[in-house]
Amino acid sequence: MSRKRKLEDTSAGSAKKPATSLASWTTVEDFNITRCRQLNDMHIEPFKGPVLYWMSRDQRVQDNWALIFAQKLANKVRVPLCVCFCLVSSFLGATIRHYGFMLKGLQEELRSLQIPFYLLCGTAKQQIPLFTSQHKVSAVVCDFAPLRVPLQWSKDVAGELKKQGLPLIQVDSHNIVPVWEASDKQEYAARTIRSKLHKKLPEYLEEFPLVEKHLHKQDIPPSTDWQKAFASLRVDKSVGEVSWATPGTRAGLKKLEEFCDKRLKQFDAKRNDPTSDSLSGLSPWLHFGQVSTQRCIMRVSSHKGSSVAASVASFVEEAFVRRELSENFCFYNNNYDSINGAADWARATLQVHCKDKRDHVYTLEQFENARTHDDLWNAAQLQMVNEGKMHGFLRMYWAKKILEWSSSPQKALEIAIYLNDRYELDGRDPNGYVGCIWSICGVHDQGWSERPVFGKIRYMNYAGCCRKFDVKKFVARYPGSKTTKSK
Ligand code: FAD
Ligand code: FO1
Repeated sequence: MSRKRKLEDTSAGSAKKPATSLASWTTVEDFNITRCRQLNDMHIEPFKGPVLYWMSRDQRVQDNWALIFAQKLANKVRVPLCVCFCLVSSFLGATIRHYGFMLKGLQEELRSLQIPFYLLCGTAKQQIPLFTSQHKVSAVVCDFAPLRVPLQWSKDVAGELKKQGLPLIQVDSHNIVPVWEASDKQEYAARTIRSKLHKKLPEYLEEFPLVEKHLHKQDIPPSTDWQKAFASLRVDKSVGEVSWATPGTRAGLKKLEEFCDKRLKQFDAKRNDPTSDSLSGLSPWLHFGQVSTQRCIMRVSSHKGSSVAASVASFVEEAFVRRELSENFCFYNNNYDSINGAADWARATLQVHCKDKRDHVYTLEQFENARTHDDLWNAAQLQMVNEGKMHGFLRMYWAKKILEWSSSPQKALEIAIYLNDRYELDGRDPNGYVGCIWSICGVHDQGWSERPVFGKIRYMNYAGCCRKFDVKKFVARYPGSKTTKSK
């Protein structure tokens, strides 16, 4: 049963008084309002100033439920619509590799839709209240990320807007099934969330309405000083931008089409082979919200026929089930990036083995410079450092070896997250924190036969990789990875 609600007749001059109750935003026409949650208890006053979409995670125009909702709300109360992005000078260790990709992606136009875009330099807590009072904003819509920092940002802004009597409505525009609709608790594993997600999929996998030219004109010209934005950054410039990935929605959608045309058919069979080019390659555009995962799922699922069926199912499992499981974990477990976030059995087994003899112990500096005894591990590290994207299969091996070669599991998780967020273009993402804590602390995994250092945490080794793919061929691509071990 769809929970869409029909438009209440609040058109100007209608007999009924325009809706000003809290409920008014929940009766926006033809929109599944379970995608939304209100972050303070303020009402919206129709016919006042513009509706503001505070863009953060979902940095795109079309296929963006938050912007779609904001435009519907603005049309309902007959006011202009504008978009802002608050640029913070540093974010969880992001470097110029990340900010460059993000800012270039953000420059894709909104002007053609008569929706002014404002790039604000500073935190949302400072900038949003200034903007809303300056532009007499009547309501603010924001998107959603289940991480500590963005959750704090939206909480701070909700409080500031309450002082101005303005509502803040949050829309989960990143997930197909909104996190709060998929499950009301931390799920144990993919097998416990999979059926919940698939059951709700038909309700949420609906075609996106277009964001259209906005009728109610905003009379203040947009202001986006990109030079000033870049100058405001306080980021490490030693991790260079990548050349293989062109930022922006257009390039991301092109990547999606190329995946469907050239790699989808071998995705299932080859996605665990780092020597074959069979992954979608989409994670940087998905991480920055320049492309909607829902759009990818719809495009991939439109490919029918036995030759791609296994790959379509496999892509849906990864991009829908595994990804939304990561969102669920980070939303419900505030310790998503620490050993305390692991299950009791995992913490216990790692504790029992934390004093086991390590054959090798490396420092962060040795890991970062790919100076271990293992040529495959070094090659994976160099792929990440040089290209900003390590192959998905190798990420598991890479993180598990950090557990094996670090002085403690806590240290291992710290090192894995630090390197992942510093070099992966798709870093600082729920997928990354869960990828690291899955590998090192068995989150969403079961216990395996006990062994030194790992305890019951799933083990992976070099010989296992050799059985799966041509390790020598992969290592040869990264000459710096050679060690005495390399034959
Ligand atoms: P494809 O295999 O083409 O998958 C398509 C999409 O499905 C991905 O973009 C991603 O959104 C999703 N997906 C695929 N595999 C997973 C997975 N295991 N868990 C959750 N979602 C998945 N992913 C990130 O987005 N950012 C990270 O920082 C990150 N760090 C990781 C660290 C470790 C230690 C591990 C084990 C995994 C990590 N992953 C991370 C998950 C996964 O490896 C990447 O999403 C994937 O390799 C991205 O490349 P792709 O888009 O070409 O993947
Ligand atoms: N979100 C913002 O609203 N403002 C920023 O300046 C910003 C910088 C940034 C840099 C790297 C990065 O990976 C993400 C960044 N984000 C920023 C956060 C992003 O919008 C998402 O909220 C998080 O990445 C969670 O997925």
